Amino acid sequence: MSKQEKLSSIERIKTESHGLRGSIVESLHDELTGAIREDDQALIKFHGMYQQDDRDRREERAEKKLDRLYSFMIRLRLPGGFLKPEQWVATHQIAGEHSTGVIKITSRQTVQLHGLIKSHIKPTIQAFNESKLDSIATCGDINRNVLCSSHPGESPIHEQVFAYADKISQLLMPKTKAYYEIWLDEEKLIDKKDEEDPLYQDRYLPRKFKIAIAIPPNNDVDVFANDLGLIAVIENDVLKGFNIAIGGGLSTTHGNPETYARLATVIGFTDTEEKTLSAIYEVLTIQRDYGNRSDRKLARLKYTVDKLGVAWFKEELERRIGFQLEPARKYALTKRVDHFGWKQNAAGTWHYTVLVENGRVLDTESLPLKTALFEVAKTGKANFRFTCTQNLILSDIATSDKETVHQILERFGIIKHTEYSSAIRKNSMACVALPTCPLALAEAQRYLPDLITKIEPLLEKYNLSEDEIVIRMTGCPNGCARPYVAEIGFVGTATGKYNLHLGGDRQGQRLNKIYAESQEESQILSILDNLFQTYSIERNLGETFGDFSVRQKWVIHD
Ligand code: SRM
Ligand code: SF4
Repeated sequence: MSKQEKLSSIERIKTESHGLRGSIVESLHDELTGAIREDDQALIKFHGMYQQDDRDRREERAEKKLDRLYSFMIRLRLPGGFLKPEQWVATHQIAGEHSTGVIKITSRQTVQLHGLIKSHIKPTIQAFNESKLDSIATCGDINRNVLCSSHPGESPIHEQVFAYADKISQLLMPKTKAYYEIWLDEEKLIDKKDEEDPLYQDRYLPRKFKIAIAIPPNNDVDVFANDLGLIAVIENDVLKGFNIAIGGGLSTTHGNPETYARLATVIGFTDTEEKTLSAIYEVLTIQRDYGNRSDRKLARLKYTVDKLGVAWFKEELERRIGFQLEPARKYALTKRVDHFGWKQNAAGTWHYTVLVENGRVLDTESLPLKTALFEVAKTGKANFRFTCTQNLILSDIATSDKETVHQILERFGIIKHTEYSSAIRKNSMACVALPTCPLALAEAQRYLPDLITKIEPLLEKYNLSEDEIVIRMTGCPNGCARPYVAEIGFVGTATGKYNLHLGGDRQGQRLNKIYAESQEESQILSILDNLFQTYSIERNLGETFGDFSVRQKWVIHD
């Protein structure tokens, strides 16, 4: 960054925060408002929280000259997305006591609770802490929740690879003890040397940082959408190491041509744990030292990599780690799926993948999902694993316990819901958007299920119901449900309007492009009707909708 460029305001907030403390304690004690001070709003993100307000009620409250209805969202740190049954029981109870009650499984394998009022934040964190759960570094300019391929049945050495998610998360945790002091009432540190942080220093990263581990052949983590992607190289059931990819990221901003989605570039291979962790760590230090700290729209690693060049980046990385990366090993990511229903893994245990539409665990009249999962968790017979497409795997179930779990799922209609839902619904994902997301321009998770209900008959009309088309929607171009790597992507532009993107491949290795801008529902349905008709008539055997869209030149790739 040149000396003339002005640092963004967040940079000052970070460096002056005394290890992410700021005046959070004072903000919490201020009873005159349900909000917290502006600087502290940036700092609580590093502790895993966001201040929000109910956007459905903004107008009504403004008319009554009332303050916005402030509340907070909290996001857990769950490397690889894993909870023991007793931790799910606790999460269920905490959600009921302190939040809206809905448990939201996110697109990055963790859970969020919404609607916490200020006085409930601390009790929530304390309750989570009793179950050995925390929300440290799940937001903010820091390494976020580390993803790992979800399904234990996918590889006999899943657990060995999966363990890396936790190792990486631990390696990249901030050293400040602010979280423990503020939320858990632990004693203040006298000797500040204990929290000196060689990685993050006092400025942290220029922007958020995301890491995912893929276990081929499944790209369920969307590995190339991450700042840093690891692709496990496994030969004869032995983990040989990881291919490393850098510079993925999806967010764009409408009307800002300098922003773009980018898939990560594979730069090499590391064979030992020590080398892999060292390379990861130093990718972060390069981004710390060279990332853009003046324009947050251009601060992600993808822009740093493109600004300095992949070759420069690799050379600088090798200089910092003190060894050369080996050439990337061959890999094949041939699918991107959640395996719904019952599956058995090599060790003989069972897993049931539940369809959780858009990750929303709640009870409705027709589907008491939250109660069903609570009943399963209370038996203690299944672990809870979250997929990167907001679904849930009830896992590690002994053969002798399978029937008990099955009965519960059957009784509450979960089996029917999961197994009878259409292929397109099973391959859909939407971000939170309204009413809590302050950045939403349009609906997403509250709307996509209805839109799919209208798309299903179109597919049926052309005998395409079995086609596993990946369809995703977000309420704005930030891309939280990764719509830019979907075969059909919807990106909100205004209330009820979406850019329609086409041409992503099924495995998440090709970005899509805008096909039609700011379309309303009736336009979307009419476009899809025509496209599906052509696809059903002219596709080659086994050709996916995304590949067909490109071959037909509905969108042009450079
Ligand atoms: Fe996201 C901001 C929700 C995954 C790109 N994202 C937000 C905020 C926190 C809005 C805000 O800044 O105030 C949203 C909170 C909504 C709410 O009410 O809960 C939000 N993002 C989500 C989640 C919950 C979507 C979901 O429905 O699952 C996902 C939580 C993941 C997690 O557990 O950590 C979520 N966000 C993503 C992804 C997908 C991914 O990482 O695989 C992306 C695109 C990939 C990427 O980062 O390039 C994503 N979110 C963003 C961005 C754009 C970042 C950028 O590079 O510019 C923002 C806005 C920002 O950071 O300024 C954002
Ligand atoms: Fe909010 Fe936009 Fe992310 Fe959706 S994509 S959750 S609207 S920031």
